[in-house]
Amino acid sequence: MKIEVVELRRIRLPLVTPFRTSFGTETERDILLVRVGGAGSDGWGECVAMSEPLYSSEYVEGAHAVTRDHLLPRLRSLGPSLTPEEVGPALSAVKGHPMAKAAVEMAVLDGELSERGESLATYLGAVRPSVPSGVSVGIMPSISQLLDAVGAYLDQGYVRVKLKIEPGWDLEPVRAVRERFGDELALQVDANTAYSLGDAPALARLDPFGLLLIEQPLPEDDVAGHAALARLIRTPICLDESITSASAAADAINRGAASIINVKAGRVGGYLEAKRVHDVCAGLGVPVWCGGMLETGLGRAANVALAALPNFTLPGDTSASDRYWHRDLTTPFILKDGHLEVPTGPGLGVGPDPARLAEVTVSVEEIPWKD
Ligand code: SMG
Ligand code: MG
Repeated sequence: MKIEVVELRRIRLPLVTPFRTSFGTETERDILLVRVGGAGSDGWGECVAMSEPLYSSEYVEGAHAVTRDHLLPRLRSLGPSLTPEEVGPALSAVKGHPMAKAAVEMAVLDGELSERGESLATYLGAVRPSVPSGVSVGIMPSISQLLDAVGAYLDQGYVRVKLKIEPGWDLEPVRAVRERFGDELALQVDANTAYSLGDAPALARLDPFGLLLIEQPLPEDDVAGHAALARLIRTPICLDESITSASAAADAINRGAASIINVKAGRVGGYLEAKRVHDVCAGLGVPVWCGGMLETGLGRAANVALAALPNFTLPGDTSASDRYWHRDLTTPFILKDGHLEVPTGPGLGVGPDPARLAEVTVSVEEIPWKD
């Protein structure tokens, strides 16, 4: 596409309910959006970095600065016309900052595909018209509140439940959910790095509950620890934070540290690398599922397209808009029979509603693109 202007916009969206994980509580999202304006169409990118560097080292203020000061100047040096495939290589000299890079690439992908009239799902190689939806349930003040929340999500049709866990909130919530909702419920847990290898005996106590997987029990740089833990517990280990690229995925799998992979485009630097993670895992016979970062409809549209690829054989954290927002930025994603439809329109297939966008905008910065 031919870029004429780039805009960095910050929006603030309150969550319908606080979301507590082992690393903190989110009550609203402060989100960086990237818009690339072309002659024909706009492209939108959503940066998934949180307000604080607690999930990973990135945070929204840092992502904003690195995008403005280091990523966009490199992109501009390619000239006004560029393809989505050129974005990653142009930004690769900048170490780290995958969420910022992913947002820039997503905007160019949306812009280019919108011009071409091709959907992101088709471009990535989607094979399904809709994807099954799981829901990620935060750490709650009490077991009874947890059971109410899980029950309400199951009534809405979610096909899989993920419980956030931490030391002191693991065995009891898992046992309570199993007892209330039965052995048939597809149930998994996510520790967001809250344990150490010494906790293996405690984690082994989850074995009898038939969990689909335990996600990221140990710190992100501890691949060897996850491989050791995999020999001590029966629940399959899935890695999230540790998987920063397709080669990191292959390495973790080959070392026996993971038998399932959570794919998040923001964590690996973009949707093109996310597809490569999918491909590498497929080649190694390892199933993947699509993670979530409390995205608006923009990021959700891209995630749902990604989740429609063939090796996404487990339900993802791709919940409906109303699990997060009173009013989404886009046409809402609605749960139908436990599934979200994959958008078929050009690019992301959705765009921000102008009135809603204006309502939630906190700042807009226009980046000059011509010399
Ligand atoms: O988007 O539904 C969602 C959130 C899914 O649990 C979720 N994400 O570690 O997988 C994860 C977390 C990271 C974000 S927590 C603020
Ligand atoms: Mg996770």
